[in-house]
This record gives sequence, C-alpha cells and structure tokens, in this order.
Amino acid sequence: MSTVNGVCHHDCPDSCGWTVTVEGGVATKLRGNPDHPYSYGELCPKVNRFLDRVYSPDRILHPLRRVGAKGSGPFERISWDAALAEIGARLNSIIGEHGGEAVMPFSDAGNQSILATQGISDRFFNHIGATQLLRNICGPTVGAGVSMTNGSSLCADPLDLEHSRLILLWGTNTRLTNRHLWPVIERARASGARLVVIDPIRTLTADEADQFVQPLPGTDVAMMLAMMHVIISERLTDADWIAEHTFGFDELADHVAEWTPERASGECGVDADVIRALAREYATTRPAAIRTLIGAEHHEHGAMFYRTLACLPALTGAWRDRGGGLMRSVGSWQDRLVDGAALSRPDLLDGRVPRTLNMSRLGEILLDEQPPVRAMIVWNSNPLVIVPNAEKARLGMARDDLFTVVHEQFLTDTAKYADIVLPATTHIEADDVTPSWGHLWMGWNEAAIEPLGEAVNNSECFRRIARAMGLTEPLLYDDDMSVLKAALPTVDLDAMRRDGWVKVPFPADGRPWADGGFATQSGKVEFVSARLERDGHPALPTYTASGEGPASPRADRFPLQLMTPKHHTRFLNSGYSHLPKHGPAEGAPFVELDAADAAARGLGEGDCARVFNDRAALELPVRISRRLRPGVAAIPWGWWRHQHPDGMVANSLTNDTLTDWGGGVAFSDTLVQIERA
Ligand SMILES: Nc1nc2c(c(=O)[nH]1)N[C@H]1C(S)=C(S)[C@@H](COP(=O)(O)OP(=O)(O)OC[C@H]3O[C@@H](n4cnc5c(=O)[nH]c(N)nc54)[C@H](O)[C@@H]3O)O[C@H]1N2
Ligand SMILES: Nc1nc2c(c(=O)[nH]1)N[C@H]1C(S)=C(S)[C@@H](COP(=O)(O)OP(=O)(O)OC[C@H]3O[C@@H](n4cnc5c(=O)[nH]c(N)nc54)[C@H](O)[C@@H]3O)O[C@H]1N2
Ligand code: SF4
Ligand SMILES: [Mo]
Repeated sequence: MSTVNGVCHHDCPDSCGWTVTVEGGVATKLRGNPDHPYSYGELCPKVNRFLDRVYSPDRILHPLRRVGAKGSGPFERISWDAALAEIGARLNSIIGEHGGEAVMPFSDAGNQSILATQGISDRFFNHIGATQLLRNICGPTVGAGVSMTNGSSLCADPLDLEHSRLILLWGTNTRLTNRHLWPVIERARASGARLVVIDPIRTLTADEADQFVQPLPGTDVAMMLAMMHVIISERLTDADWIAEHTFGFDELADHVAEWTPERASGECGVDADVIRALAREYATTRPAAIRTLIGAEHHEHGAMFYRTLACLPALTGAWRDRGGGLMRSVGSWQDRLVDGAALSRPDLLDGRVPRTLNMSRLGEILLDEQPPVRAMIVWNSNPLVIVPNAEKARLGMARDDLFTVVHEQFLTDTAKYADIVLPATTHIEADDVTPSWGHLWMGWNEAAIEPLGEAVNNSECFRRIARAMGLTEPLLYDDDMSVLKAALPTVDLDAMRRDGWVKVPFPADGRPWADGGFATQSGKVEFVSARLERDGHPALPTYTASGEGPASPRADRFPLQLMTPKHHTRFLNSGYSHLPKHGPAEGAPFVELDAADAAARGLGEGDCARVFNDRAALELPVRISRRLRPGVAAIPWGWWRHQHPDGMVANSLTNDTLTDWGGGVAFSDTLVQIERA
C-alpha cells in the first residue's frame, strides 16, 4: 500500500490538494490532502467521488471508430495502430489538398494543467500551420476589462479577504464555484466584516450574505456609475490617492454627474436608496474589497463591466489596504512563472500567420467559415454542451465532410460526433503541473496509478498523432519532463515534486498597488482610456443596454431574459452529470421562473413548458422560484442532450454574440419566450 499526492486538475479556482491510496496498483481511496496550504484536506461533492469517475464502466479505454451516423452512438473498438493510421492519412490528405488551416484545434481547460492544456499540442498545431483557436470562453474578458483601467489583469490575492471589513461578492457564487474561499470570508465576518452579494440570481451564496442586491442581468454598469456619482458628489473620495495615482478624474466626475441613483435604478431595478447606501458604505469602510470571478463577463458588454468595476477602488483609495481593492482570478500571477513561448514554440509557424477563430462561434465556424474547416481535433472540452448557440454547433459537427478526432475519458455529446475517439487518462494516471487561478500555489500532480486500458495523456496523444503523420520536427517528441522544464524555467521541479507545490511570487505586504505603479501608459489608473477610444469604445466607463436585452426589439417576441448558470454542487461544467452517483442526485433539468411570470402563462410547479427563441425550443418542467426577479428565467446548465427530455441542451438557446472586447461571449444576454407545452 502506498499514498501519492496530487492536485485537482478541474477548471475550478480551488486546485485542491489530494492524496491517493494505492493498493496493488489500484487506487482505493482519494482524500483531501490535509497539508495543502489552501484546501486543508477538504475536496468537494464532485471530487469526493473522483474514483467513481476513474473506474467508471463507461470510461473510454481503447480507441473507437464510429460506425453509425454522426451523433447516433454506435462505435467499434479498434487498435491504436488502426486509429493512428486513419488519422495520419486523413490529416495528411486534408493538409495536402487544402493547407494546414483546414485543421482546427478545439480545447478548453477540462484539465487545466500545463501538459494537458499546451504540452506538445500547441507545438503540433503551430508546426502544421493549423487555424489558431481563440480560447476566450472563460476569463480573458475579465482580464481585458480590468486591463483597460489598471494596465494589467493582475489583481489582489483573494486570501487577503481575511483582512477586509467590507466584502462585495460581485458576480461570483463563491459557495458553489470557489468553496474553499468561503472559510476565509467567514473568518473576516467573525472579525466584523459585512458581506454583500450582488447577483441577478439569489444564489446559495446570496442566501448567506448580510445583504443581497439583485440587479437585472447585464445592468450593473449603471449601478456602478451611480455609486461613483454618490462617492464623488458626497466627497467620499480619497483625493490624495486620486491625485497621485489616477488619470482623468475630472472627466469622470463630469461624466457620472448625470448618473443619479434614481436614473440607475431605472436601468438595473435596484432601489436608489440601496445604491446610495452601498456607495457610502463602500467608500467609508476600510479595508473594502470587491471579489469577482467569471460569470458577469458573459454579457455583450462584459469587458465594460470589469473596466468599470476596477474604477471603484481607485476612487476610494481602497488599494492602500491589505484586504482592499479588487480580487479576481490570480491566473495572471501564476502565468508569470510560465514561459509560454518555450511551451508553444511560435517559431514553429515559420513565418506563417494562420487565421484565428473564436471558440464561441463554433457553429458559425463549421457552417459558414471560408475556406472551410475540414478537420477538428477536440480534447479537454465538450463543445456541444458548453458553447453558445449549441444547436448550430451540433449541425456543424454533423457535417459529413468534417473529419473529427476527440480525445476523451467518456463518450460525451461531442465524442458521439467524432470519426475516431481516443482514450484519455484521468489526472491520477499522469504526472503534470497544475496552476491555480484561485490561490497562489502551483501544484505538482504525481501519477498514482498506471493509465487504465490504452489511455494516454494529452501530450502523448499529440506525439502519437504527429508520428502517424510522419512529422520529423524533434520538438514534437520532447518528453513530458523536458516540456515542463522548458515551460517553468525558474521553478525547481524536483523541489516542487518533493514538496507538492511552490508559491508564486506576490508582494509580501499584500498591497500590490498601495503606492500606484500601474502598468498603463500613464502609470496610473485610467478613468479615461485613450486606448479604448482608439479601439472604437467609449473612453469613459459607459453603460450600454444589451442588443439582446429587454429594451431590444427582439423582446417583443421573446420577453424573458434567460440565465443558464452553473448550479449543481456535484457538476463541474458538463462533467459528472453522466455519472450515476452525481447526475441523479441533482435531479434533472428544469426551467425556473418567478411566480408572476409563471401565472401569466398559466404555468404551475411541475408543468411542462416550452422555452424558445429563434435558435431552438426546449421542453422542460417548471420550477416556480423566489431566486429570480420577474422577467428573468433560468435553466441550470451542465446536463447533456440525452438527459434533456427533447435532446437539446441549455446552450441550444444561448446568444453567441461576442463581448465588446476581450473575445468573450454573451451567454447571459439571451431572450426567450415561455409557454405551456
Ligand atoms: N460546482 C461548480 N463549481 C465550479 C464550476 C462548476 O461548473 N460547478 N465551474 C468552474 C468554472 S469553469 C468557473 S469559470 C467558475 C465560475 O465562477 P463564478 O464566476 O463564481 O460563477 P458563475 O456561476 O459563472 O457566475 C457567478 C455569478 O455571476 C452572476 N451573474 C451573471 N450575470 C451577471 C450580471 O450581469 N451581474 C452580476 N452582478 N452578476 C451576474 C451569475 O448569476 C452567477 O451567480 O466556477 C468554477 N467552479
Ligand atoms: N450556458 C453556459 N455555458 C457555459 C458556461 C455557463 O456558465 N453557462 N460556462 C462557460 C465556462 S466558464 C467554461 S470554463 C466552459 C467549460 O467548458 P469545458 O471545459 O468544455 O467543460 P467541461 O464540461 O468541463 O468539459 C471538459 C471535458 O474534458 C474532459 N477531460 C478532463 N480531463 C481531461 C484530460 O486530461 N484529457 C482530455 N483529453 N480530456 C479531459 C472531460 O471528460 C470533459 O468532458 O463552459 C462555458 N459554457
Ligand atoms: S473541483 Fe474544485 S473544489 Fe472540487 S476538488 Fe477540484 S479544485 Fe477542489
Ligand atoms: Mo470557466
């Protein structure tokens, strides 16, 4: 019997430490590692049963070839040699006839470790001159928004919330999505901090707050401008800090003069007095922290949300304090340890500049893009459940002339559309380094068991595909340890392996910008941004209603705003809904709406409703909810097609308009109508 330490690889901010007990080559227990400096031995309702996933009878353990129609299900087992022979021949012939750009990668952060996301794969696609994928479905828009104010996407350390006396959780559902940060918040509250949650949904985090503020989806910028109005007009600003470390204050003051709380209230639906009181409390409490994560970027004006949010701490000098300022993903601090070029080797492009396509437009890419994408290699992602406008993506993946390879652990909705499916290891079957975007420890993950069946990790998968194509570039065949060493030039990997993690450098006093030093052109926080103006955006923080919102012409036919949020404690994105101890425990898909909206449609609890717009129609049981404002509906997201009564998914309905900048997507600016089915 032995125990082996690793780090959870899921696309979750917590990157918890785990310990695997191995008996006779079989993992018999997986528990939280009590020594982990952030998760202290706790995992979560998904990963507490991780071994159910590893040893699931539904795991793909051998290469498969599709024998029925795309999406229909039947596959036959084939050997790796046969699979690679077919993949090599098909890719070479497509590239020979149409060039490298006819091949497109599709991946996300299903395993967010370094080898799993970029080891060999980036080099492979660069070398063949493939279409580049813009992977901006989660997070980059937050960074792009904050950068326009602060000059970089770096923010404060969320663990410093412990020192805060006022915490605004603004567009983040901590208790569901970032559960190991919750004890830190509770410690701050035990020392007197007040907690305010700002979210269009009364989430389980909102239920535990001292105050819950519920704006209509996509309207927060109006509320932020009104808070600035109050802070400036009541002289609650930190004038010294503003004078030294900000640019454009006078213009901002003029600009927000007209944004009275009453005017903002008309947009966001929050009482003017509530906005006023929140602004006063925020400006007069120290340290005051704003903690945000990802969910609020999923709007047409998602980047403007974060650009505007980042102005608030600069007005009040909140950056002066440990536990003050803005906290978001700490991924950008972790990235500083990674030599991205050594990992992906852009020099392998050899002067070519292939087109870049945005992953959120998968349907449009596969159906309309010219010259067409003729081959797609998918790993670390389940696009047919997770991209917006998913029905369009499904039609694209059904194209007969598209050659698709999916490297997966399970026969997901996406894998069912593959020509060839290749078996992927789980995280206890391969070594890797796993960064975190929720804390400052980068973790070593030691393989606990041998790969099951014929599964291989992602880097090995790409080495095999390269070999099958006859590629001779030596960089495509570097072993995993060489890739990690190149990627982490300043990290002592042996020490990391021995200790389990290294801490990423971060200012010791927890006050990265107490004395300014912002990375903007002016070196200051930019209330006015020449850069934004140059790019065709408003130079000042500006509220614009969504093109698919209640004020848009579309609302005549589709009057309800649809949210499709993360909701299930046992799911991680679309992962786990298919496992027997996870999915059924969460029930089944439903549509949630306010009692008044339901009554107006003659709908009661449990009735079957038709939820539709011009992208798709879904039939779902109704749940009457007190979590939503009238005019807002929700279909919790993460279920697969076969789990929905009509073979659709929540994302069949969602909006694939890209965000103002940052390359994100407006999932949560989706209008629908609901009627009795
Ligand atoms: N259990 C569980 N944990 C997870 C995940 C999971 O699927 N399940 N997924 C992981 C991933 S990939 C990510 S990116 C993180 C995301 O972590 P979070 O960003 O914390 O989670 P989300 O639920 O995406 O969004 C947070 C909140 O933003 C709100 N929101 C949406 N629009 C607006 C708006 O206009 N204004 C305001 N104020 N709020 C808005 C949503 O209602 C939601 O409650 O969670 C990670 N953790
Ligand atoms: N409506 C709606 N849509 C959303 C969101 C939302 O809140 N609402 N959230 C968005 C966000 S924030 C995100 S991050 C995306 C998530 O989108 P995805 O990352 O595509 O989500 P997952 O469902 O976690 O899919 C990951 C897949 O990777 C596989 N996998 C895990 N480990 C490995 C590995 O080591 N190798 C290989 N080859 N495969 C592996 C898993 O089996 C799983 O099927 O979804 C986005 N879509
Ligand atoms: S999914 Fe998140 S909370 Fe659960 S064990 Fe992994 S890192 Fe921790
Ligand atoms: Mo995400």
